[in-house]
Amino acid sequence: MLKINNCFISLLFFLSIAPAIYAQDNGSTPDNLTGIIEAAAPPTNAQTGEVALDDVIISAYKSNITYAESASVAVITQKDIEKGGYRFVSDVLQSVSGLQLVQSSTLGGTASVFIRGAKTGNMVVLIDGVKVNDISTIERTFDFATLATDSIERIEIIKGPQSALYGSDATGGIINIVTKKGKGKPAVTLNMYAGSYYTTQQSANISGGDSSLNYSLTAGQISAQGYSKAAKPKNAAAPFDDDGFYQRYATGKFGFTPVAPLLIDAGFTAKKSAIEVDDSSYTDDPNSDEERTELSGYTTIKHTIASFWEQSVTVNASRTQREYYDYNDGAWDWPADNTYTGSLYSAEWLQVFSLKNVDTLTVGVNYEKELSHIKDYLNGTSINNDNSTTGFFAQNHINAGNILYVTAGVRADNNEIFGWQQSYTVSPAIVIPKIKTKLKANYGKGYKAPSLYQIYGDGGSIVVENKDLKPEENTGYDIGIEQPLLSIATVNLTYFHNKYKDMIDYDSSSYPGRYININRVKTYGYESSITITPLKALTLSGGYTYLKTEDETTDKPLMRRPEHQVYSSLTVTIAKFEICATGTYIGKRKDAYYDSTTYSTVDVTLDGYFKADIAARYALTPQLTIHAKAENITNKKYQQTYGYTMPQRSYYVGLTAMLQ
Ligand SMILES: [Ca+2]
Ligand SMILES: [Ca+2]
Repeated sequence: MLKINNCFISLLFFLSIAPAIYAQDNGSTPDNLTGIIEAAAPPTNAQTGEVALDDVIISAYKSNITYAESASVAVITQKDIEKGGYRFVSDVLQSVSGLQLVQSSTLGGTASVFIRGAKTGNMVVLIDGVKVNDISTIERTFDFATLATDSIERIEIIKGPQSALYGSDATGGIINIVTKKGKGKPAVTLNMYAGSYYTTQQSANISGGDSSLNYSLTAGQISAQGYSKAAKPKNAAAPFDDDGFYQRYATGKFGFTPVAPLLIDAGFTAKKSAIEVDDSSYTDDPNSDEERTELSGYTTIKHTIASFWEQSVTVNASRTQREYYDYNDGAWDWPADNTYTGSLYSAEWLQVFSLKNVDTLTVGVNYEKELSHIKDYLNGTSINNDNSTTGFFAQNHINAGNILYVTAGVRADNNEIFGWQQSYTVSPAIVIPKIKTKLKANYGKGYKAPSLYQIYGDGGSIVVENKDLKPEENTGYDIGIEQPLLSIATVNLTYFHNKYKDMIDYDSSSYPGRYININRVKTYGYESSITITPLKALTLSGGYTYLKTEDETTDKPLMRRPEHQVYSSLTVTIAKFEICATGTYIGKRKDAYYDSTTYSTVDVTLDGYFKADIAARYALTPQLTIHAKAENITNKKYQQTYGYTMPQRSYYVGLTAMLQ
């Protein structure tokens, strides 16, 4: 702690003398007044308007660090989403090496993502920099099930411990979803599709922008009659009830310059979903429903003080409310009427000092307040809890001659309940000139504070409080190589290793149970990917992830983590026609279910499976594109969660029209 204190004192000292430096450098020209992040905006391809991946600024780093300068980042672009015909973010994340996706079902069924086998709560999920993890859940997880892709510009994934920048929860990594920013002449884009399970989606986007003002506003709805989320056992007499999904959503992003050195950015997302659910594995329920409202918003004021210095103040808020209704329809059906509301408010003050793209220093202070409200209308219980954290962080990024890049970060958080927590990350990368070999590594330490649910329980009916809980800790590293070959291919191979201690788990040895620090978990393996473009019209890509997980307390692997996972895709582009075929193999993995007749948890092994999809697009005119997709074309019957259904062979067709 002492060393960190010294570090922060030095930073505070630097901040205190900074205005003097500013006073000497007040001759800044209008050219750099839009801010260093804007000034470093990457060049675009004049024909396609696309940004080369190497030049994409990874905004999750909070400064102007590009993909080429980073060590352990994956980016999914809007083009990747469009060519694969992905309708939900959960579908596209499975294409990233090192990420595991587990859904109970599609159409609103819980979709959990594991980064390199870490628990789904060991991850910070951001939408345009706003943390959207659901505070009222057991592990502050984020459910990707309800996030449509049509307003998304790119998804940034930083793997490995990232608590140095984002504090608690970022132990496995972070996922930042960046929504579309308006540019160019005002345009209206209409999007619609229809397909299997009586699925329809309609959305409209209006966007535009220049150097002083930009805006993008999307609104839409999705509706599906669906299929039964619970799988039907062979001996079940009656058919299982279909579980529908209905969602309305809106997102907006705005930026404007009221006076020359200021830039104001603001944005929001709002979703309201009605999800029909089932009771448990192989157990149907005709009248069990969830209503979920998810909101997030931010406002950032950036102030360019000098060509090398920018400061910003951001205020964020996010809120997830889940309401569950279940009416009694049989001896084993427990009625329910519960509401879970999680809210997160934060404010951040950031200073970015950038020295001619050679050195970028980012320092900041962040205050975060989390609130959880759980109400059980049938039991008449209602609990409210909150916690707050003040974090101080600094990150320095060096680019030495486009050969050596080092990003190093340190953070100290003062948590209202758990006191001071420290985190750090160091990520070096070396690009060897001529052969362009990129050697990269990442080492870090992070922590995850217990959730309000784990500390205070649910009011006492199933979980009682445990105020002796302490934060989980982890250390992790990865080391990898990226190699372009003959300018037609890129290969990537990374070894990773993470250790988690004091992991929190439910202790059911007494009733009601409680959460305790018990587990030590290790996850390690390697992730590899290759992209080959032998012809301009043809792209082949593939990825393989080998993952070992070990609960060192029980010597068992973690549930639902496949040891082997393969992704492959082939894209052919001929003039205005593009076709993309993808194949995903998920190896066998452990699962478990609760047997309500014996009151015990039963271990099972889920079979491996291969799923193939084909998506195609054709530009009828520059303004009108028709797209179609066939999913699960071999009609493979498979489960990602024991006793729950995944879609059979299904078809979708849609249109995108742009009016300008
Ligand atoms: Ca059902
Ligand atoms: Ca029911």
